[in-house]
Amino acid sequence: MSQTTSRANQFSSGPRTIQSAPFRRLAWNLAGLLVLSAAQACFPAVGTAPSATVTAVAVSIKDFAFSPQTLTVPSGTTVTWTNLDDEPHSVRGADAQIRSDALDQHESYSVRFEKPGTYKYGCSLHPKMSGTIVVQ
Ligand SMILES: [Cu+2]
Repeated sequence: MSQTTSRANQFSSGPRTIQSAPFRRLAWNLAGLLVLSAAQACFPAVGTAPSATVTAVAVSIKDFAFSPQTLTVPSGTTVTWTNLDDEPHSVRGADAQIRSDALDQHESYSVRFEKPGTYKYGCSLHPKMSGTIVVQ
């Protein structure tokens, strides 16, 4: 009995609480918005990720050219070349780690670059083709 009464009293004698409730809800909504925008700033959508988190990058071989011709990547990045021409191409660097066989159309070749440096490469079948991977 007395408990019921005191509860009723809390509700009826608390106009301050009732008035402040909408404000508190607004404050919580604002806090939620802040948390959301902070989360978006920390975890940007895929495609806008900072380059430091990129671990795989593609180079296409098309029209007898590597594209992009010069590619700068952080160390630890795996670069994958894919031949889009119907002519075979290879990926050959002075550095022994870059040494593909002839790639037919739609075939790929990957190298993971750990050591910073400038890696020049070309196509053993077409000496005019050249590319550079800069590992930072
Ligand atoms: Cu070629």
